[in-house]
Amino acid sequence: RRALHILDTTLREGEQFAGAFFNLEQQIAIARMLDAFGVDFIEVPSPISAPRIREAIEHLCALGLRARIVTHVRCVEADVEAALATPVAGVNLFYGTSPELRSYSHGKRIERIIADAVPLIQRIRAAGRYVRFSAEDAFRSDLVDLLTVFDAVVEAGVERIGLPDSVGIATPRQVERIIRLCAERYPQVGIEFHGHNDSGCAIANTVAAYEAGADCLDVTVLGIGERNGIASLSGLVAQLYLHYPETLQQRDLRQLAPLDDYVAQCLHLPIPFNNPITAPYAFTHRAGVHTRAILNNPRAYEILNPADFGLERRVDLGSRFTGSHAVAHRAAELGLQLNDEQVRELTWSLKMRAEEGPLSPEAVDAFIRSWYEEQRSTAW
Ligand code: HCA
Ligand code: CU
Repeated sequence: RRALHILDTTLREGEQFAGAFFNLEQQIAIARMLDAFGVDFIEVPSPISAPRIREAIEHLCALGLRARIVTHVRCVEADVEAALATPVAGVNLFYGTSPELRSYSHGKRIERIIADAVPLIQRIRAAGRYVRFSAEDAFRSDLVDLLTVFDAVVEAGVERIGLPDSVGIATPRQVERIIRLCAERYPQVGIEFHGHNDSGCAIANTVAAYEAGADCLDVTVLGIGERNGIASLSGLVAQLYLHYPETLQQRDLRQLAPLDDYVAQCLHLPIPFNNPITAPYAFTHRAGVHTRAILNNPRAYEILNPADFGLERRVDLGSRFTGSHAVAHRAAELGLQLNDEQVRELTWSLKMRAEEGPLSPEAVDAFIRSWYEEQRSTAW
């Protein structure tokens, strides 16, 4: 099968997230980090969207990154000419094919979509650039319409076709079925998937697309994008690490945390608590049953090794679910020798204290130390 390409569209889809804005310095920093991680494509907005976007594209292209810079462009001649006037490696064309977008967005019939797209694809190819065509809102499009459009654009010479779930309606099974159908029908081109997260399936759908034969998957850092966004880079990487590690061989997983941190900082938002890999507590274990097993062997409750991502595991002792095994372990780390009876008593006191509210790691250490001192003084 074709090698997996990861397309990051933080600078295009991501800035369509309400409140997002990346200045030139931030655009460059993000692109460099994405490149250091090892994404294959960096998608940028259309140069016609704003003068400073056009300038940013020039700067980004001049960085000499390994990742190919592609611009996201409507099937409009002036837009394509503006794109070709920049040094981008390729052009990602899109056109809504669903009844909803054809009625309420651009109002064009299928024949017209084809008539608009085909000469532009030929023009881009003739200019020696990469070209992809996406059927926007593919998963609400009539299947005959979708295939009619794809037949024509493949014939015109696109290198890849895109199937975006633009409204986040698809299920993994639907994605699997339609992607597989296209992969079988168009073996001569690549297949791209772009999954919105309106109903919470973006990562699942993106993995389903890969399994069904897609060779290019769209993500953004933290999953930012229109509305509640698309599949996140960290979420996709977590799945690939577990099930398709060969797809990550040339990528630097240690870049994920700095990337998520940096973009969160640009957005003035925290990293979401439930983000895969980089959430603040993604590797923190709490309940006694868990912490005991983790201290025996982290594999008990960890499928991702935090060290592979430059991150650290933590054991949270400061709750009423804390366990004696972990408490004894921490006491020993603090250089305190306790017998079994003392461990039981200390654990119970800690639990009782934590009934009033969780304790920070520092508060736990202070609690253990003062409990120990008190024991010693009463023993004397
Ligand atoms: C959008 C367009 C898009 C395009 C995806 C693509 C989508 O709504 O802004 O070109 O493949 O989700 O359909 O992001
Ligand atoms: Cu999108």
